[in-house]
Amino acid sequence: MIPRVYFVGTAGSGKSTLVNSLKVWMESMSYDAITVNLDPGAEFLPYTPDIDIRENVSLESVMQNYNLGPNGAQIVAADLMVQEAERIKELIDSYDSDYTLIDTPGQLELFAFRGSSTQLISTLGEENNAMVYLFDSVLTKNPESYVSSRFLAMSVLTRFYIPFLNVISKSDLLEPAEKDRINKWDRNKNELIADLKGESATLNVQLSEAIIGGTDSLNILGESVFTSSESEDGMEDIYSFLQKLFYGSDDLEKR
Ligand SMILES: Nc1nc2c(ncn2[C@@H]2O[C@H](COP(=O)(O)OP(=O)(O)OP(=O)(O)O)[C@@H](O)[C@H]2O)c(=O)[nH]1
Ligand SMILES: [Mg+2]
Repeated sequence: MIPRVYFVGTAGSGKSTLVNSLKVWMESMSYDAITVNLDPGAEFLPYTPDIDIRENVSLESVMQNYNLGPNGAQIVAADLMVQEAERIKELIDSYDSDYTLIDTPGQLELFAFRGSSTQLISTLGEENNAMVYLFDSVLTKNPESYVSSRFLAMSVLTRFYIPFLNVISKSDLLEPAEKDRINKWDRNKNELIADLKGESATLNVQLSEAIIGGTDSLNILGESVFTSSESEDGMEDIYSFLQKLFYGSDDLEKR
């Protein structure tokens, strides 16, 4: 079954842009992928999806048909998408591509915490899935926001039994020293706790330390790949992660 890669992250973290950048990079390398938009509320997409949920479920039509505001409509749309899952699966299966890149809705909590998305993923296929989890660089560069972002990611990842890759998006907005600090925190939780203690004005450092200590040995999150739509940074890293996962080798040529 053709691997499916879900791009998940907080609103505006760069999911749609990364789907586009990876697809463009793959095309330039003559690797093959199709794109699927599962965001019924997307008003603009930087790519033209091969398969688009908005053809059957769009936020605008749900708001009109059900007399709802945007948030209520997102919830109804998430549930309506499940009814579309079989059709989307058939469409995906009708392509003969190496990868399926799947863009997910901006409202992370809707995608992550409602049963509808697990149902959707399960209908599209239980096997050969991967998740690219995006951390917005702006929400990662100081120790407080790094910790909050990581806790949110952990909570999302407990919902899915899918291999994942951490991506720090928009890395062109980070100074080299900021990247080094993020790398340092990824590798050494004691350094993270020390920086938290030194710099955090608002976070409950004691609680954070307890959670970090309790989860460190599980190695839930680990290191990150930096990506940028301004350059091709990170595209090869994502691709070789996927190749290793699905084809057992980071040989870029191997299908
Ligand atoms: N500088 C910079 N900006 C980026 C990058 N990736 C995305 N952006 C910008 O971030 C904003 C949000 O990007 P999107 O790709 O729409 O993010 P998203 O996660 O799909 O957003 P939602 O689907 O609305 O949650 C846009 O203005 C993008 O141009 C990047 O690598 N570098
Ligand atoms: Mg998007």
